[in-house]
Amino acid sequence: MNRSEPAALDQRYLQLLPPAEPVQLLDDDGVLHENPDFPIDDLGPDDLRNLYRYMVVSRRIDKQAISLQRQGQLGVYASLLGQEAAQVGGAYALEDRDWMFPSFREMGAAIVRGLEPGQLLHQWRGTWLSGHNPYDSNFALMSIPIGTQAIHGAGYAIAAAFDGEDIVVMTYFGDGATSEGDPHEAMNFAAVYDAPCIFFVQNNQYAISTPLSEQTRAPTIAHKGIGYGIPGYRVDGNDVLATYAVTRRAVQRARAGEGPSLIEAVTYRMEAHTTSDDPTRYRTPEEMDEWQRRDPIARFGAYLSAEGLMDDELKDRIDADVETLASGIREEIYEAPHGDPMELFEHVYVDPPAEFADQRALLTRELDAGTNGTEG
Ligand SMILES: Cc1ncc(C[n+]2csc(CCOP(=O)(O)OP(=O)(O)O)c2C)c(N)n1
Repeated sequence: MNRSEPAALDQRYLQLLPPAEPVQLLDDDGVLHENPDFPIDDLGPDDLRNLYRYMVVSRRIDKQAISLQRQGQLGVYASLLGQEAAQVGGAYALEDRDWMFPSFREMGAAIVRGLEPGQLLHQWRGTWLSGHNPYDSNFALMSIPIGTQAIHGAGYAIAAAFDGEDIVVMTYFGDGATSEGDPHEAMNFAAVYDAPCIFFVQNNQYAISTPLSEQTRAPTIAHKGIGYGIPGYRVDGNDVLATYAVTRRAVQRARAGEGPSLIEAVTYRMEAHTTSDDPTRYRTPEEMDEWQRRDPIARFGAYLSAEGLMDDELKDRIDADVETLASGIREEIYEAPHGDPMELFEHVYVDPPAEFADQRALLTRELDAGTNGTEG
């Protein structure tokens, strides 16, 4: 193909652009409308029940984490409430050998990957080394700086391709992170190297209090892919089946050597940004109600029940198992030692800069005074 011919260029643009409407397979009432471009025929009944269970586990552990933070057991916590389908559907499309480079909100993806939820909460407690070894699970440590993990993911994918390893790398970030430099560099570099990397953006409508309308002038986040020459997909992130099918498509492209993809999962964060935030200052009850109607778990549960894949007995059993899991986590966190806050200053610099002494003195004074500032 001559890429400079206008007709060929037009064709190329069109292949990269997302359709106006996000891909949706389950409507808001949980009725399935299959789409031949995004099949789900590889999902059997057990897979469907697994997807449901993972979402319910994610939600329950999320609630548990918020309570533990309120009790002072965690320093701060970033909720995924409302984003369960985006996280679970996307992660389910990966194989165990694939790598994930998360931001700080991806507990649902981590649960699909098989990490112990209790382990994940240690990071929010401030435990050093964050509670899990990434090489045991191919799930990198959660990144608090916005967008840096996109670079780590792209680099890992490029290196893996050089080494002839058959793996796909998925890196997660939010709508706000798309305004940072790191994801841009990562997408450009990954595209140039045809790296097997998926950039999975959960557009949950806000970067703390900044709404999407103030974040970008691009028509959608998925449209940004064209600037790097990578396809942008837009998917209803509250629809676990659509999220799975779209991600699977991106995984197949990556495995076939066709390079990276950008996925925008359109969703909504139902909770505060972190436990330090007050969302009533920047969003309305009407908006919350509107998204409540698109609840990802209720929608998928309605589908499973209508298809005869889940009855009340199974639903109750899942709920009971999840309660047992949550109480196990409570015990684990209650019993975990609290780290020494002064460790913040250890293992960072060989020759600590002068400001360290001031900061150390400030923290010592705060601890002596009994304050515990935990801004997110
Ligand atoms: C490099 C950097 N800049 C600023 C912050 C402060 N900060 C924490 S979360 C956040 C907004 C992130 O929004 P988004 O990328 O949409 O992700 P979401 O929180 O919605 O999941 C900001 C600016 C940070 N952690 N790192």
